[in-house]
Amino acid sequence: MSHHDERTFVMAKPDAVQRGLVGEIVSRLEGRGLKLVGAKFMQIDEELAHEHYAEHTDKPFFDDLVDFITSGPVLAMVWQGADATRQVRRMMGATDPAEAAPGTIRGDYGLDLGQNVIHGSDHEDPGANEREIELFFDEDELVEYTRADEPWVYEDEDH
Ligand code: D4T
Repeated sequence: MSHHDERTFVMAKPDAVQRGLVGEIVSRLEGRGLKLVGAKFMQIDEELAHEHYAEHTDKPFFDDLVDFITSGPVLAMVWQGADATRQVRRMMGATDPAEAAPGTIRGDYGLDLGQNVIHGSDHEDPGANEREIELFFDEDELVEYTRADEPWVYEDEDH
């Protein structure tokens, strides 16, 4: 694996789907030079929601969180690229859209903590990216390919 091959899990949440923001989210990540290697349009069931948000089980907002994430379809995705996990988090902005900087996805498209448009693996939680990818995808659902513009995104790849 080269340093360009870090993978991260990203989800356009039910509010993003209902508000027609899926294309915008994909477009921003795509335009940055990150590579889409997996995608699944799906409805999250109660069990998967509990697994995905296991770290929040004891929080007061847990039930609302599960209700929200299971309330409609989501687009689950895997994106690959240099420093992908941290870079996606930077592009998402702060967890609370009211505090997220303008120019970030949450800062441009959200106003409410409970409906914050996008999820991305936490780069400060080692292994969270691969753990979440595994929860949502089988390895054979992820695609390996070279994007034509990679030499123009990474200076150490030959033109
Ligand atoms: P996710 O996991 O949805 O990408 O969000 P973050 O990684 O940025 O933030 P998080 O895990 O701390 O929170 C998960 C999820 O819970 C909602 N939430 C959070 C909420 O409804 N009330 C709260 O007080 C907090 C802290 C928002 C995101």
